[in-house]
Amino acid sequence: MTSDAGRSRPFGLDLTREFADLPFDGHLERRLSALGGQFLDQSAYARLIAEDPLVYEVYEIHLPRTAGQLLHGISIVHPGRVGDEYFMTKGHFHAVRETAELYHCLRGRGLLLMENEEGDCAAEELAAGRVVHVPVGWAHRSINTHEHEDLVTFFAYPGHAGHDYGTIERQGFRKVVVARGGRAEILDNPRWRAGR
Ligand code: PAN
Ligand code: ZN
Repeated sequence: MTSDAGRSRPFGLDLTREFADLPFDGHLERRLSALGGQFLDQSAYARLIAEDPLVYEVYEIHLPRTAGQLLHGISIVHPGRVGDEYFMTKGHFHAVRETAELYHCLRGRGLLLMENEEGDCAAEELAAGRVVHVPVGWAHRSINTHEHEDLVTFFAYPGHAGHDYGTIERQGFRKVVVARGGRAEILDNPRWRAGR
C-alpha cells in the first residue's frame, strides 16, 4: 500500500485501463447485507440475502482527510435489482454539510439521486461523459439503471467532508427508482419518514 506521504508527489491514473491493475490504495466491497432496510420490497430482499450479492465497489486513493485535500476514486455499481428497485449505493450526507462533490460517469447508465435537508429532491442522469455536481448540503446515492452493465463513476470531494450514513439509514431517501415497463421511474418513497 502506498503511504499518504507517497501521494504528496504528483501522479496520474489512466482510467481507460482495468481498475484492478491501477495503483489504487484501497478497495471496498459492499454486499446486499450492507443495505438492510433500504429497499422497498422486503421479501425480495430476504430471498436475495441468502446469496448476498456484491452490489458495489469503491477504489480509492488514500490521502489525508484534511481540508485542502481532494479525495477521489472510482465507484462501480453492478447491475441488478431487489424486486423492481435497482442496485444502488448506501448513500450519505457529508458530515460537514458545507462540502460538495463531483461525479464523472465513465461507463454505464444510471442516476445520481440527491436531496437536501429542506426536502428538495433531484436526480441527474449518469451516462459516459456526463459530470454531475453535488452541491453542498445534498445527500447523494448512485443507482445503476442498466440491465446488465456496470455503472462506473469517478468522484472527487474535499478531504474534510466525512460521511454521515446514519441519517439515510434511519429515514431513507424521499424518492425511489424502480423499473416500470423496462424504464427507470422515480417515485415517492412510501417508507420515507423524517427523522425515523
Ligand atoms: C463516493 C461514495 C461511493 C460509495 O465516494 O462514497 O460512491 O457510496 P456510499 O459511500 O454511499 O456507500 C462519495 O460520495 N464520497 O463522498
Ligand atoms: Zn459523497
